[in-house]
Amino acid sequence: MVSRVVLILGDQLSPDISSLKDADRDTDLVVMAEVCAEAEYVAHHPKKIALIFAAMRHFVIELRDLGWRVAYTKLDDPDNTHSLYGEARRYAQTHGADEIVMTQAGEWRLRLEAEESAIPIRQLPDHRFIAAEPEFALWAQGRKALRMEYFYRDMRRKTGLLMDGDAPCGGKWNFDHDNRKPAQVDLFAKGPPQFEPDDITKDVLELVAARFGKNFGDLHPFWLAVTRADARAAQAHFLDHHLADFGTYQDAMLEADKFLHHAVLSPYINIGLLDPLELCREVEKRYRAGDVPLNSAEGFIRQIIGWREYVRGLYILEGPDYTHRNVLDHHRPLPPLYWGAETKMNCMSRAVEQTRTDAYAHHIQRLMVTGNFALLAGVAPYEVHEWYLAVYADAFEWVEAPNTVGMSQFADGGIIASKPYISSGNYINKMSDYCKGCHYKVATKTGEGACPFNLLYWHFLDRHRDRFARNPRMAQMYRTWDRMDDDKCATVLREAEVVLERLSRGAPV
Ligand code: FAD
Ligand code: DLZ
Ligand code: SF4
Repeated sequence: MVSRVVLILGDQLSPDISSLKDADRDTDLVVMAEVCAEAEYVAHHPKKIALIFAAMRHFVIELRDLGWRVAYTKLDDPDNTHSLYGEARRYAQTHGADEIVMTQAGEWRLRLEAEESAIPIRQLPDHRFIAAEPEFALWAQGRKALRMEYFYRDMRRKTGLLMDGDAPCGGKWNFDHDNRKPAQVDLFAKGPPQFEPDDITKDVLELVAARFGKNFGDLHPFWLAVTRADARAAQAHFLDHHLADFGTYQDAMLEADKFLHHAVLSPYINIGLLDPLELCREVEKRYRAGDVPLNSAEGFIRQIIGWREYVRGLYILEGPDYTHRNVLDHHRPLPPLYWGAETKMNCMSRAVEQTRTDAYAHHIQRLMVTGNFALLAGVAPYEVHEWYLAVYADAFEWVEAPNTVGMSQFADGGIIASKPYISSGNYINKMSDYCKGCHYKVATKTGEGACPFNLLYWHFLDRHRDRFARNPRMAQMYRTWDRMDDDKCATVLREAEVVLERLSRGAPV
């Protein structure tokens, strides 16, 4: 007999999580389960499924070493009910437990399902976030605009990170202005450390190859960390080798270097192998020791205690229908090039290719290449959302959806972004070396070889004039468009229609 079942989800692999803090090693049973409902709600990248299953299996060992009784269901166990609450109920029944306890799931789907369970499920807040949900709601209350920057300042004050008394270090809250340097072709970074799979992970890789081998994405080589020790080694590697240049090259893209000075830590933070606040304190230590410049330390800490916390707060605040928002009324199906079909656009092909091989693309590739193109082409935001949720190792709806639906597709009408993140090829050319090797000519605006981003950029502005022309941050764009002579405008729109029509037919662009 056990008193309670403690259900731990695949992204709750933290020994100090609230459900375990609340539990009793002597009387409670921890339950973890590999289930189809989670493995199939989108066609996850095989590396993502392998990461989660392998990290879950290693976490069981960690928990047993700490004295917990753990029941673990593997995907191919014959009694598997294939849903998380189904498994919690099954163990509760066989062990005579009358309550299920869990740390609240990150996403609405599982939160709503928990409310319908026949055996009561007690849900505890997830203390791994810096801002509690009611705290974010209070911050948002009565504000006309929910800008990340102001929320971020409150998180700086709350945590004391990079504060000198009441003032921000360096006299400014935000050093983003220094963080826009394009990468030079000789800027080769070391990249993240790659880990050899052990026997436990090899078993998982076999299972994933057999069950999910047809999903988009390469399973091999599998190099992600799946233990806390290896995730910490990846963190140390970032702090030692990349943090110093993180800020300066944050927005840069380089064909031959997929990772540049990015941390590649989001998969580990999001599943609970790394603690976000602890990581930020390490970053601050490096700055205070004089090892890294302030623009890098501040830039990094802002991503975590600013953006990461802010998007989570908004996701919860906006409610379960958020992923279905579509204020721009975009309905185009996601073009097959997102799944690796032929494209002559080098930037798109590179971003999709590294997504396929590594289940990773950095922020600017997600926002200004694949996201930008989907927005310009008018792809249905829900389809864009499902793609991002499927293809990245770090993708969980609470963080992915606000970034995709809100920041990248403007489908929430401007809650997260004060203007749409759109650009012509010019921005991509400035920040990357993709255009040099492209079939299209970035400097060509119309006619033979015109870059599709150039054509679709004006098409977007033209078709959404009623919504955006009065936005002061977009006035300059409309002035430029309005200064073009009528014939040129007509040519741009006609050629953009040809691109869109090719996309509609599934023909390569
Ligand atoms: P770095 O650039 O090194 O940043 C450091 C850390 O800051 C990241 O590990 C991450 O934890 C955090 N961070 C940075 N930017 C953001 C952000 N905008 N929102 C939340 N956290 C941030 N991030 C996810 O973790 N999961 C997702 O599913 C996800 N989907 C995205 C979809 C789109 C369309 C866009 C534009 C962004 C998305 N992001 C997502 C945010 C960001 O792109 C990734 O966090 C980042 O690329 C992860 O790589 P990294 O660890 O090398 O990050
Ligand atoms: C993403 C994922 C996958 C692929 N598989 C599992 C699983 O089999 N068991 C599990 O507990 N969690 C899995 N996860 C992570 C969950 O989907 C994640 O906990 C929720 O999305 C959080 O709301
Ligand atoms: Fe992308 Fe246009 Fe540059 Fe080609 S020319 S890489 S399509 S931005």
